[in-house]
Amino acid sequence: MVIVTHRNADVDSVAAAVTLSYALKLYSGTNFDVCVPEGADAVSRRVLSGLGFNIPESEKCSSRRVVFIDVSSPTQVEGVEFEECSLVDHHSVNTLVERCSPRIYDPSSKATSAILAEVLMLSGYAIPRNYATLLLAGILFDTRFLRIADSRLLRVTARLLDIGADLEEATHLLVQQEVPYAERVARLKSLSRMGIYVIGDRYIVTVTCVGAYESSSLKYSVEAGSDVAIAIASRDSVARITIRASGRFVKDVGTPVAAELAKYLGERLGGSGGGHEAAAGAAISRNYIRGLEKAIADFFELRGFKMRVLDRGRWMEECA
Ligand SMILES: [Mn+2]
Repeated sequence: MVIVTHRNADVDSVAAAVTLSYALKLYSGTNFDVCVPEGADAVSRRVLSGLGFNIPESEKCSSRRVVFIDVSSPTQVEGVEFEECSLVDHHSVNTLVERCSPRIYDPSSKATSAILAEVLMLSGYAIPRNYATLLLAGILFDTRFLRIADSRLLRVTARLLDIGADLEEATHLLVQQEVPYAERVARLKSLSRMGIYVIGDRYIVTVTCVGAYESSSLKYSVEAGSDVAIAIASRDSVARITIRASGRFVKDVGTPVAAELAKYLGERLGGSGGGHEAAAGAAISRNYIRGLEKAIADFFELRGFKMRVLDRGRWMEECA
């Protein structure tokens, strides 16, 4: 059995996977490998090595039986072959969950690392300090340093601190010291190509095309004023779509809008998608990029918002 994270795994995903592997080994005496399709992201690698953990491998994720950790859709584990699956996840839209059993699926939890910590504590496991710090880092990452929190999350966070999790070290490892040149170029390109649309009379939707660093670019798009920010990265025949929604917009519409949009675009444009209320992703067939603007307009029209163009930008030329 192999423990598999989502593609390009973030800190929440690797922290939960590495800790589950440790707990299962303690329980059964056998090894459970962790596999990260396409490798762990840069922050995850820094956190893992900073806390003395090995970086999990990224090849051979296929196995007769797999445990998916923090995975919300089949697209996120494309290429992983399996016969049976289990799953631990918290995404508000999950298109994989029905296929996996047993599963621990709790969309009200703020992080998969928090679910793992709760389950291990309830089962009476003593979580070693370095694993407690790792889970804390996973929680801090997914909640943007506890900005998205409820009393349940604060309770499990407090218990991790009680057993020795090091808040200062986790924070230090998570905070990016220096932004690499390529990432700064990607952010600026994404802004220069951006298309700007209005839905209803006051919400702004932006669409851009970037080769990499989608999350980083979208962060600035939302800070600059997007209510819904969409980035497209074309790779061969597939286009990856990453979506962020502002807190204000999520609150106003009252549904997991980023996840719903990702799912809608995925299904309509030859792929699949899913995610959280404010952060989601989809993969579509690249041939359908020219239909994207219409698909976005239709999605919002179904929710009562008419979409109009303020400035088309250059995203379509760059990505199609
Ligand atoms: Mn997560």
